[in-house]
Amino acid sequence: MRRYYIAGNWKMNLTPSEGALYAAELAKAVQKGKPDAKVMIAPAFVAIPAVLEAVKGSPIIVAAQNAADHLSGAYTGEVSLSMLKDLGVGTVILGHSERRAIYGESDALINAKTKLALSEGFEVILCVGETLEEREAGKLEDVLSRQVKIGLGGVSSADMSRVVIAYEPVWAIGTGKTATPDDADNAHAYIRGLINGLYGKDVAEQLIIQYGGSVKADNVKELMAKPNVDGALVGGASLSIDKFLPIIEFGL
Ligand code: G2H
Repeated sequence: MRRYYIAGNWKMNLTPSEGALYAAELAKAVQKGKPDAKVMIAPAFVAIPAVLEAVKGSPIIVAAQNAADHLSGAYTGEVSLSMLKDLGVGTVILGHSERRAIYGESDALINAKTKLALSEGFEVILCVGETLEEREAGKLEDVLSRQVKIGLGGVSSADMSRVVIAYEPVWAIGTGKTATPDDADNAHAYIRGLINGLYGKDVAEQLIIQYGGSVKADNVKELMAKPNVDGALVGGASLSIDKFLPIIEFGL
């Protein structure tokens, strides 16, 4: 039985002080509500220390939204996995479509980051998903297959216990358009099949696959009801307690 995993990707929103206030409130609510789901929030790098402090003692996981593909060195503007580890962060989101589309991250770079993060002991949320053009051209399976196979190239079966895949159709991100629960389930089933082919049945059945793209309190329940949807990576609706709490606590 896979445990639901609900993650909030704050993107470039909430300052350290705003984030800490909100995270403290969320931590209190989560402790009181005791949701069955695993709950994660991913603030901007600079807000991580304040947010970690704010959620201390609660089950909320604090993750990074990205990390460099090197542990140290002359890489101006980058943040390394060893720096994040030093703060106490153990989860990182990699390959988000905004990193791919806006900052030109390739499958090969995302693979290098994934392998480094796993070797440093991190849990990795690897994001995959097709654009509208790709979907309309009938390339959904080709795109998912390429992103999964290259993204996980060289990752061992044992390390797969620390990999989560987030399926985020690019056309549904921040647009208010959500994939139908059946669209999501079909894509997730395809991804699980790919993992079955690469790693076998046990790894495929244990893999958590989150759906991301305009998840809200009023659509989370029907998405999560699908057999291959094991959680959500939430952007816009993770930015305030009134929107996020119903998703993690009451939406399931
Ligand atoms: C997809 C998602 C979070 P939103 O990027 O990663 O964002 O829920 O705003 O579509």
